[in-house]
Amino acid sequence: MFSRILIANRGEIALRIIRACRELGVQCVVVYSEADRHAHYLSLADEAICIGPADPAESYLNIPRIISAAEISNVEAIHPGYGFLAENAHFVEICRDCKINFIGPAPESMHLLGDKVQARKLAEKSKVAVVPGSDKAVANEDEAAQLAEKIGYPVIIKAAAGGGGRGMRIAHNEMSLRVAFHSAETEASSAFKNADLYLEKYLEQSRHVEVQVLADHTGNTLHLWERDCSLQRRHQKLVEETPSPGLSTEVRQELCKAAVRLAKAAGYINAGTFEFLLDKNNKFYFSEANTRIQVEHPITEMVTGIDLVQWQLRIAAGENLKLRQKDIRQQGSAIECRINAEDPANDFAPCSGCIDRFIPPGGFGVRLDSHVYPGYRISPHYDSLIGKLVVHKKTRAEAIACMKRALQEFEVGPVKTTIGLCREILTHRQFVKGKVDTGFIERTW
Ligand code: MV4
Repeated sequence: MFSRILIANRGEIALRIIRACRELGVQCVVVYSEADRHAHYLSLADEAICIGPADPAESYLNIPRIISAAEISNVEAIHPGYGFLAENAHFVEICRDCKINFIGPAPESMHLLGDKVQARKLAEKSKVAVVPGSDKAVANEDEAAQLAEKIGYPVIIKAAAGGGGRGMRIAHNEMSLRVAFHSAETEASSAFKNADLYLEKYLEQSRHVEVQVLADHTGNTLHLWERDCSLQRRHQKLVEETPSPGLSTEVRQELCKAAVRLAKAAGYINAGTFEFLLDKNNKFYFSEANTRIQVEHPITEMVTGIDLVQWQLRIAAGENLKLRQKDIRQQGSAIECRINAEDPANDFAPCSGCIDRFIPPGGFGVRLDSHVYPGYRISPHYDSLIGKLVVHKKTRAEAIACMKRALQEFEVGPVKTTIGLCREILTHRQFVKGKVDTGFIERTW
């Protein structure tokens, strides 16, 4: 195991990684921007290094500054968390050149899966269904219109270098396709520095179900079952749960086996997630892969009893999984609510400022991953996530009851949060029945 690592992130995930390090007896160095100078978790690390101003481009996204911090603090590895540099293959290559271990997959897998068109090809090669659509980037508007005619409307335009819903456009006819094609192209080239687009048939009222994978250097590639992330608003997940309600044992098995085939085909090592869309007939299609630890990883940890972040460190340090697939059981039901400092009554505008009041919930089955404390100031420079409330119970009904109770206990002010909205979701009869899809939030609120 490493003796000392650097955490190239902030907020709740930096704290989550510090906790894993402590339990493994690994020293940790955190980097922080001037805006995070007073973050309490800094005092839990063995060393904290200021790497620049609040603007992420000058701190958490700044490769030379992060590498310099790693060099002067004498670490053996860097954990990137999620967001920022976590899926930047160029950064992983620089770590390799500097002989610093990157706690995540190899840059080759990251390149391959980061190109969504290549990832689709890999899925076809691995006998995993993909939504009918492009087998290469579409060259221009006319080619897009031709292909759309062939696959049938509605279609969805996606960026080859995109992901997570950014730069996507839905088109119901040729007119709107031609307009959408150009705006998607502009958005893709400015957001991802790559204007390549591809087309898929648009699946209406689908569910978003993703599979957690863990793989070591010997090719032992395991799945840790699925997470249902259908409850999103503008591509921001609000509530995630596992098991996915309404999934049959057979479909769940096939889905998880498909994810393992994909991971193996990509030569994937470390923790990764394979995302699928599930249509109304419970047929699944591979959508994209995420080569990082994800925000919603704790629900998987709760039902499997496996600490994913600890395993990320062990695998990066060359340790092998002692587990076998049949030892990984999905026990009980877990739900996560993302608590964001946002005002649901004001189009979810992010709220910055001081959190004067912070009364966290607790009790049997409750886990709160949060870096916040009374007096914490939310900076407008970063995402609005102030905590993840996770519950784990024997049954889904008990988990829902527990989450409602925990949300009731949770007091945050004066900033507005998504606590109230989460309570409404957990009470909604459609959610209680487990009958939701990716359009549910936007149709209902
Ligand atoms: C889709 C889709 C429907 N059909 N692809 C969004 C995140 C990304 N990983 C995949 N996404 C989607 N891909 C096809 N062929 C629906 C989504 C989707 C979505 C789309 C529009 C608005 C909200 C959405 C929420 C979740 C998933």
